[in-house]
Amino acid sequence: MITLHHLENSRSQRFLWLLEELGVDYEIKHYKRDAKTSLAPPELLKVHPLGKSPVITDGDITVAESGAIVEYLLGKYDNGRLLPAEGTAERRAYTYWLHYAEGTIMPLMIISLILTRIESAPMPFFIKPIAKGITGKVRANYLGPNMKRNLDFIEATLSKSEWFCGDRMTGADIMMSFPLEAAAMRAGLKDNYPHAAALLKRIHALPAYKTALEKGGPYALLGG
Ligand SMILES: N[C@@H](CCC(=O)N[C@@H](CS)C(=O)NCC(=O)O)C(=O)O
Repeated sequence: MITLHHLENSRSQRFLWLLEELGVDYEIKHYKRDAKTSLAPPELLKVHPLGKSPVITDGDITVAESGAIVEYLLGKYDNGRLLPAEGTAERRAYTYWLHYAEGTIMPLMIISLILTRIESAPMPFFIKPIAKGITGKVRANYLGPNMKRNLDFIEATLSKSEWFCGDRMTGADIMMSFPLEAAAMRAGLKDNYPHAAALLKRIHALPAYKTALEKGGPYALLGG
């Protein structure tokens, strides 16, 4: 039996969806974020030394890191639906987007979240303009241009095909759903990136995605 160690309002949500797509038996172990810090509770450290979510256990096997979990689950339980055949252009695209999701776009989302946290943190009034000056420079010189270039790239990809790897959904779309959801909160996705917004809408309409939401309980991303 697979156990998904599921932290509320987190990247782990996409694994509820993936497990539903695969139709395998699984159970969910729920973890709550710390109310003040939003960090994961220490119980997750008993599952994996980094104490993050997602992490799954499958019998005596523990797998952490989203991309590795997708690879593990599709390698073991997919019937050729979500994992493109080896040696194909679709498989190369799948591998690319699988790594891109956590390796390139998510770090930008995290930087954005951290900057927002700094800007809204309680601090003496005379420090605030200094803090905002620094975060503003990071936004203008690094985050803004990089975010735009990446979202433009995603939009250009999705203007050529309905899904990230072509005409059908793959595990790469499940990986990319989380950064798209994060982008939808921050970047005015619907107005500026209609193809990306349309993909997100298609994803949200999928029966397995809806079941995942029902089973996982309330889901809201941390803003910023
Ligand atoms: N690259 C890792 C990131 C894992 C990660 O940072 N997860 C977040 C949830 S979105 C987490 O556990 N945050 C709580 C914490 O850092 O304490 C993955 O994709 O699995």
